[in-house]
Amino acid sequence: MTPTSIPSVHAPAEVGIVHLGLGAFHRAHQAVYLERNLARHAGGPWGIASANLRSNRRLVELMRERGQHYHVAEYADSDTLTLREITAIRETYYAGPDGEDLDALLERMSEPDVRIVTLTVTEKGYHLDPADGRLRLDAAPIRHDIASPARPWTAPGMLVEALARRRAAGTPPFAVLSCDNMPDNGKRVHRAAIELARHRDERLAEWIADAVAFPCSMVDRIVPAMSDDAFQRLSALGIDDPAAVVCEAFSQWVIEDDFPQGRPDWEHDGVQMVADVAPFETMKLRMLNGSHSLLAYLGALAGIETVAEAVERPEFVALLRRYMRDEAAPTLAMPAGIDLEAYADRLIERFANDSLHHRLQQIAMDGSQKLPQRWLAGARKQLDTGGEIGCTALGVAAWIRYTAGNDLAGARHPVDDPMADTFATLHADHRGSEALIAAFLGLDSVFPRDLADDARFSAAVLEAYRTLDEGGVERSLTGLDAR
Ligand code: CS2
Repeated sequence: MTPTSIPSVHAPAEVGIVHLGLGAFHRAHQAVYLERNLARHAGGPWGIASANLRSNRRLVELMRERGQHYHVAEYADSDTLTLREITAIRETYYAGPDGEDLDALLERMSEPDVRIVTLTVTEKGYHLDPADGRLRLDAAPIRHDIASPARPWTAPGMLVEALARRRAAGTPPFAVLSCDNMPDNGKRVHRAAIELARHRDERLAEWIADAVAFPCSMVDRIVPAMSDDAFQRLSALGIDDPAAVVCEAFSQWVIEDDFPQGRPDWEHDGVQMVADVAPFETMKLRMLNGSHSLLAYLGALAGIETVAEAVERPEFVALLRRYMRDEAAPTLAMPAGIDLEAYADRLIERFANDSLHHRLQQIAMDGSQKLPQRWLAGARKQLDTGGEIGCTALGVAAWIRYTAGNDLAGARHPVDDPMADTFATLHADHRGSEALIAAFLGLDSVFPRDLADDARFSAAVLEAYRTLDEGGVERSLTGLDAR
């Protein structure tokens, strides 16, 4: 295969954006759009300073050693690869509990030239209750940030401290743009920042409420965690880059247009600037991410390793089609011109991309943080209108079974979730399916009370759990057809 190579123009640029969360997704998504912007303008005011907050100091070191250059390998399919060299990230920092760059980062965030702070810190990085979106005042890192606001560990803590410094200096605030997979992500960060600010200064909280813009956004690109195999495949093409990222060719970014201090002219770089992101965000969460999570838990229980391997099996494709058509699409109210059937077809094609090696275990992570927006809000709507919930109930049952830490053949897998200890206790304490399902549905930070108390919902989850336990994944999937 001969890849198409797109070198960077190496344009000079000022830092106008600070980003929290230098993970693979940020490097393969936002940084690529900004690279395009810098290339079009031969530079400009929108270079990025990017920070890791909790993990991967090594990546920050690698980026620095390499002069902040790296590659993004975009696979359209196994024969079509575009290799981009990215230089949009101009500075990197390692902050957080054991980070040495916190002061430098906060200083950067306080500079007038920085007009936007973007975030990809994953759902759990906001320390919000997954079910109701409130700041978790019981979370140890948030308690730390309340006690020591000038030395914050968390993303909300850093936003509040930097905004406090700007207010004290008379510098206009930056806009805060969350790029995480949460519904109303801007509104959620807004609430987190204000709740946290209230603990130090009511006037600061009011100023944040009045003066700071928190536009919502929808981000989409499949970016698997890098693996040895992915590095080797790049190496075979002559790219020996330890900071490289592999992703699909598809990419989408929809942003609510609310940037009082200015923004890049993103609309010329393929970004959709809209007045209301909510329909796009909900569509993506329920259709794409909801399907991903179905594959993750059911596929992992059946011993399947990757997304592409799962969708090689017709019964999994049938499950996704049925889920999207009968359970997700009916809950969506899309603007004219959005064809949900075509969107579903495109998703199945994207999932079948076998160059990505997107591991189901990666998607299965942090289910407690993901389920409410991917499945549960849609299920609530379906129950209200008497719609189908069979695939969703099967997904919830598979998730519960998955959190036991082994698949249906008994092979162990790690359960990577902030609530993993709670899950282990529930499995140890409740042997019978009825008691176990009731105990899981009683987790009110995951299941809203009115959903857990819905007799149709709990009965469907229990039945799906029993079928899964007794008949395995295959019987569960054929059972859906029979209904
Ligand atoms: C995935 C997402 O890991 C997961 O939970 O569902 O990261 C997914 O790949 C992205 O949202 C695609 O845009």
